[in-house]
Amino acid sequence: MRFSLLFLAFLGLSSTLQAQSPAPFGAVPSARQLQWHKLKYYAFVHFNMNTFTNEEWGHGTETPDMFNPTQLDCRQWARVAKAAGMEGIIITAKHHDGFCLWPSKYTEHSVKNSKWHNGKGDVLKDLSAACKEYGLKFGVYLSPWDRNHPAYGTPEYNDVFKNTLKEVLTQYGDVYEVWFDGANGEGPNGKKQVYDWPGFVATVRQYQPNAVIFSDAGPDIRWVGNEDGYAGETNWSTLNRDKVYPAYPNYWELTLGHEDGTHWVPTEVNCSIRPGWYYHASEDNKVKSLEHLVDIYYSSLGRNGNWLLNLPVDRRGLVHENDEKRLMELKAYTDKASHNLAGGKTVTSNSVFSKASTYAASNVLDGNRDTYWAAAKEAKQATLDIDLGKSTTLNRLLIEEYIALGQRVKKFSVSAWQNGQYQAIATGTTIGNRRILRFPTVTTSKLRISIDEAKASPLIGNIEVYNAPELIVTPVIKRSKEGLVTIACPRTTDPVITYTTDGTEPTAKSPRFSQPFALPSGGTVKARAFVDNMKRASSPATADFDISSAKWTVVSTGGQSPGKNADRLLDGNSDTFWQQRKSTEAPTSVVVDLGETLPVHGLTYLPRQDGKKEGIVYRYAVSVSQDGKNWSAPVSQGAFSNINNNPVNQTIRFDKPASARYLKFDILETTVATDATVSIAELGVLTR
Ligand code: FUL
Repeated sequence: MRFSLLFLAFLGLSSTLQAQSPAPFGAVPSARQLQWHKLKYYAFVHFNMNTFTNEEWGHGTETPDMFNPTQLDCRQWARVAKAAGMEGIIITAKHHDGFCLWPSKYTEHSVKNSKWHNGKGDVLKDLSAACKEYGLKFGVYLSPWDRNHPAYGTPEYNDVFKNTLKEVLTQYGDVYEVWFDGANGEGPNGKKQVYDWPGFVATVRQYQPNAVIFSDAGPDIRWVGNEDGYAGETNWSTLNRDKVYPAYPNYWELTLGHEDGTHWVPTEVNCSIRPGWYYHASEDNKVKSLEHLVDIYYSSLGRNGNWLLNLPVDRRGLVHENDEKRLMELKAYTDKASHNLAGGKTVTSNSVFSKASTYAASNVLDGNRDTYWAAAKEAKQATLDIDLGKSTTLNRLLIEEYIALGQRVKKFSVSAWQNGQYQAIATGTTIGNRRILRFPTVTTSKLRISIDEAKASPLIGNIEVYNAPELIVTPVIKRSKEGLVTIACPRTTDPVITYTTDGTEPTAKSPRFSQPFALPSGGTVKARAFVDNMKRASSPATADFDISSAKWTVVSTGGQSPGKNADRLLDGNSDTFWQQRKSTEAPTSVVVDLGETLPVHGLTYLPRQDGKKEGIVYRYAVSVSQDGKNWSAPVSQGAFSNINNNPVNQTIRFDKPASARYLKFDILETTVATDATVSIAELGVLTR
């Protein structure tokens, strides 16, 4: 009797307690996801066989001896990552060519058969130790696609892959993230593999239960749908996970997530600091500018994602000096841009859950992510007023939901107290784990954050405000078909642009750009924008040009005389493109008359830059001719690796230069084989 009375009292108490704390809404994160959400920014390292073969996708036919770094130093990687403010490193332990960076028992394509350290080397051992030493997390990328393994394409391969995983997950200490590449191509026997995803996931859970698993479809974290570094401004951490699978065709849905999705599967934004994922010496001058990286910073970790920034380690086995320099500039910038001006200030709200102090507005400024402000039960709108105590200049706001109980906010806005009233300065849609809004600099003493629409009563864990230095946009260098170079600095008032054409860094004293200049035979143009009486400068922009297309004409496309849009593939304008139906029988050929005989060392192909994939060329062949009638055997043929996900300018270098007046570019296959069309933004020629 006494027991049941006690029990009833307990029940009564717990339901009152429940009524006094906000209930979860929709899909919520797991404990391992919550751990991962505490991170922001960490390194991807693409370093493997491709580093030595200059490829993006290796063929699996390499000899293990080709892997031979001369000064491999994983401690250098860790030192650079740590100094850059990164929290971990994810290494390409095994890419599509199948080469394993550790001595695997399950393949011959591995460091164990290379001359490097007489087959006794182990990159995973070195890197995991370096990460430990520098206090970084250690993660692994593994591609199930394997172009080398003899069993690939048979059920036996799934066991091989699971055994491989077990080696990686049991020999190197804690692994915080396992990154599964969804690519699924043919193996050495021409067959594709039917992957045992449930088995792969179970293997990770068995050996590293705390690791989060990444793939296009999670289960723990999802791809963001592009390799450019941009999450959606609206970005739900929820996903209808059972509808999505690796290589999901409607990949663009991954950028926004699914509102009301059944599972919590947040985004990780992966992009490279250079155009390619692997190191190519030709990209040493193409490290993304500080301005570009800052934009990605706000568009990835500032839009409810974590940022995975790739560093292509070079053939020495080191992070290249140019990449390191840029990373340190980024760190210096973000340090300056995230000094919190709201910490410890006062904040009030028009709505508090149960009017309880546990959920008071002050929780958003206390620097503690585990305490939060909750609006009244059922409230879908509420405001938070921050009193900054004095006139404060600011241009960024960071806001975080208390996501342990789900993602709720659909729309919010920020206003600043000016001339006796609140005036709107910025709006946003979703918040999620972390949202940073950028807006023009204002000076104010009070801010109002309004949650304008929420799916359930809003819960906010943290708010910070900053005054970030405004960066000067890097100039954009373009050359017209006629060979005239123009340099512009968009969104900048009255910049002075200086430039060089001898490869040196432009300074305030270099020639000023005032009108287009001719550069028909090509060269390197570097430019910089200056403002404030030449006191502040952008980082330099570099453009490498070969011979211009002034004398070129398109002779035919797909066997027909070319329509007027064919000019677009030679117009020097990367924003326009030519597109045409595929020929009924492959290939669809594009024939170009160079107007003179040139020593042709290779060709460049820029795929359409509008984000769409239709018609992007995958397999190609190139032939040359002196008269446009008699064609050589192909001087080059191959495939553009990873062009679908990363549509950057592609370079084909011929084995030996060909003297040519006419060029024929045969499009043998597009990235989506069922596409009805082919498309080209620009074709170019390498004459050196
Ligand atoms: C893609 C791969 O095909 C690329 O080579 C690269 O590894 C990128 C991160 O993922 O799916």
